[in-house]
Amino acid sequence: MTANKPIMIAILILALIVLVIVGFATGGPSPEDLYKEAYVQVVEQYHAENDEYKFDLVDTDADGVPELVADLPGFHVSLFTYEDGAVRCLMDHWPYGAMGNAGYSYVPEEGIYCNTNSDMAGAIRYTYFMSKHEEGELATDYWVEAINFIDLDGDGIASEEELEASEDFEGTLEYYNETDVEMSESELKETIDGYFGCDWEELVGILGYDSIMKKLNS
Ligand SMILES: [Ca+2]
Ligand SMILES: [Ca+2]
Repeated sequence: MTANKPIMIAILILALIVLVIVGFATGGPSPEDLYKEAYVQVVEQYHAENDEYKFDLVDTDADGVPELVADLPGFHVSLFTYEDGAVRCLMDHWPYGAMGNAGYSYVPEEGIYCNTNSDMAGAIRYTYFMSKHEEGELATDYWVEAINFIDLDGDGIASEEELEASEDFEGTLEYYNETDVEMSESELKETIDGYFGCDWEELVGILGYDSIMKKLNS
């Protein structure tokens, strides 16, 4: 039986390691449980406000803690993150679905967000690229104005005649930098073209109340 002694010792050591790990894991709420508890409060609040809300957990910035989406489909969307032991609101009832606002999207794990807005049935299209800043909600870093009509009379408005005259017009793009980082025109264009080339995902809620609560309580 002495041949089994090293195996017995190995099993004992393994059992000890498992005990230590379990002990740590149950020693108090892990950071994971903390964000879940905090998000449950937010979900409860939104669901009480309107039971049409849809939710989702998405990792927009790869910090290991998912962000919470609370979306009233076609009306407005809110986004929350959990940092420094508290919920931080990144988008507070941001409207979409009307007045040419197509809604919001993000590049998973990159921490960048996008909104597009059209004016005059798409004659002018604005694209805003945003990120999380030191405090407050998401803020715009860069934006682009796409002008898709020839403004013959220069009043900034697309008239019927101008839209008709612009059918084959390719459009022009104006690039704007709202960051503190100095950039040449070509650097700015390159940066923004890089953003346009990313794989964007729609920032929308897909889970009903029961499904999100199940996820948060698991
Ligand atoms: Ca995150
Ligand atoms: Ca005009």
